[in-house]
Amino acid sequence: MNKPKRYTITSALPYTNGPIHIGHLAGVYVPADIYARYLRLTGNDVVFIGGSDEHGVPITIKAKNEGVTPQDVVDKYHTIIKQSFEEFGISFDNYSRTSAKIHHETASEFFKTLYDKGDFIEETTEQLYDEKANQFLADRFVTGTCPKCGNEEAYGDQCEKCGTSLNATDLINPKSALTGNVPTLKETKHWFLPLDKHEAFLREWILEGHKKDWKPNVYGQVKSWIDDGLRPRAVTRDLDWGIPVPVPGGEGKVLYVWFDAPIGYISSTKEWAQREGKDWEPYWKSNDTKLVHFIGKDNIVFHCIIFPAMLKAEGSYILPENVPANEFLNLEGNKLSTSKNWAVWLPEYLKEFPNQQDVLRYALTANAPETKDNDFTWKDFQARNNNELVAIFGNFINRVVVLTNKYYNGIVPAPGAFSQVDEETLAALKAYPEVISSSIERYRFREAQTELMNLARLGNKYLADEEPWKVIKVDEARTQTIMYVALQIASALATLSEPFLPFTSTKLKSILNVTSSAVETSWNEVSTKDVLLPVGHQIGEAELLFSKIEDETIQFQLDKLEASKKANEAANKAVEPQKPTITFDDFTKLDMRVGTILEAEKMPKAKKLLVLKVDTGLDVRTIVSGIAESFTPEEVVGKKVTVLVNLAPRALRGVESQGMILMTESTEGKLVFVNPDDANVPNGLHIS
Ligand code: B3M
Ligand code: ZN
Repeated sequence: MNKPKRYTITSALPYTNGPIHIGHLAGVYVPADIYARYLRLTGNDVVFIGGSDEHGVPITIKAKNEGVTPQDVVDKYHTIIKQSFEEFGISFDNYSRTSAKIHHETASEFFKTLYDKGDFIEETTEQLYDEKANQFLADRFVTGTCPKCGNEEAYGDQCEKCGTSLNATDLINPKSALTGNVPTLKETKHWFLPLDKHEAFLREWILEGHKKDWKPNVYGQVKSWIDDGLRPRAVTRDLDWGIPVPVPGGEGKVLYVWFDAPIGYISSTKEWAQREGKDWEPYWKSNDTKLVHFIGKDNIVFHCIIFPAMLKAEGSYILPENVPANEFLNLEGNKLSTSKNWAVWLPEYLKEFPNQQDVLRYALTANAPETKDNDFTWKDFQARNNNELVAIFGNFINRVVVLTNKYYNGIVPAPGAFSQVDEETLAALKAYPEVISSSIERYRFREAQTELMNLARLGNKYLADEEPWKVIKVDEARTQTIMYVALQIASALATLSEPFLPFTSTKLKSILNVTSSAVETSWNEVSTKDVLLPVGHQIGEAELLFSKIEDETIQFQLDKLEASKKANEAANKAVEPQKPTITFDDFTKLDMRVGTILEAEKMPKAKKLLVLKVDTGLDVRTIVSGIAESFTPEEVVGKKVTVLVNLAPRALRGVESQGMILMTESTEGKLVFVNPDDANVPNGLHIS
């Protein structure tokens, strides 16, 4: 086992423009929490930092959309986010916010230091400007086509599709997110961080220094950016929401959100140190501290290039030891999206699955997007719970505890001589801390959790093979040995499950009555102690650790998603782009008349088609219409409709259709007639 060390663990500061969802959890917070808990358990000096990112355009946009102030938005979501993290058991040592005074001071200070050292370029350049909104457009205020990958929805500071970091003026066909206007160019002064000057150091530090220990996805992205050539990057903005630029000429301008946000890790550490009566500096400035940033892949450039360049320029800070960024988690085959409500929201989960935090943690880790994008499905969630947590872990513990209470009134029995299987089982048990540690220390959390489950499997198999419930009838002494061995495994599970399943670990420790230090087993002691649960120790009553999740529960979640999908489809239809312009002459070629449906019947063997007889005022004609999934024949008879009468006739399933009925679609996806709303309008009337 490694020597104890000092660790500063950071997790991306979420934007306070919405609640946390499973994508955030799987990508950042669950792995960071496993790591922090594990390091604490193994005796390290750990500070695990979180906080809300309250500046930046996403917040301003949300405020605009909701007709409230940015401050209202951040207050609301900071509270929601902080509380849901707490309830979910993310064990931050401090959760701060970037609107905090200490952060404004720290970030201003940092900027001034770089300014004083001459580390910025001050330059007046032409930037995108929205004449209608009277505002410069940067970051998420502007979208356009990514020059690198062609994504048409790239933002002014980054393309989320290919991850490239952009300047707003790089976008092809830029469009204001505020008004939809095409921006003009207008001069403005800003401060730029000359990333090009830091290229040599970045190359050496990452490309040479971290080739082996950084994840290939992170290393690869960083390498491709550096190889593309780094350019100066503006670190100030013409906005009114943010930290004021604290130098002459900075009036009316604020720090770029990606300049201030990572400094938020430092401010949050300071806040923690003040509260705990500690010194924050060793956690950021001492060479024997390991700084680790947990982030999603869209944040790689900021944490691996821009922030390190800032830290390096400042001069007194350490650089991250590792940035184990994850890929993305999808949901039921589609990209997670806040705006499309395609997500599993943490506050909703906590309400709908009370006391089942560990189930979600488990499912997210089992399926963590560590090396590639992964998909969360509710069926998988159910299966992980029912087939693994309930059937293996829960079942094993329940058997051990019930039988110990039944046979020995809950007292750990004295073993006799160990069989070969017993010896092997106890030896296997001792190997687990090392095996799990090794995976965690390489940031392979799903592998680590699989090993934890293998220990539960070992216990489950041991009991199933040794069958104490049968042996008790013939050999009481042997039964004692079996139960003793099984209890040792249960105790090891209580300790080793803590980073992954903290609520379960606490519950199990209380069931086994090992919460007092005399019988509590530390991580390392699982390997080194001969006896984990001593003979004569009294355990508590059985209590279920996990319960089965029923199909109805899963169906309820799937129905919610289906409803989101429908609402989105409807919203998307409403904004279908306009077709190319036609002339008035083109329009007058269409002969549209008011008509009445006189008869209707189903077209045999065609799900969608009705055969209609329509009085067009000119004649009564046959029209085949694809409306059978929305209407029964009885429903349409007598309806006034709009008919395109001069459409070339067309045979559908052998019936000639002599025109077309105009239809549109309701928000629920049901077809509706485009009809004159006055029943007195006579058939045959021109529509023009
Ligand atoms: N708020 C981006 C995000 O939520 C950003 C992270 C800041 S970390 C310093 O994806
Ligand atoms: Zn791109």
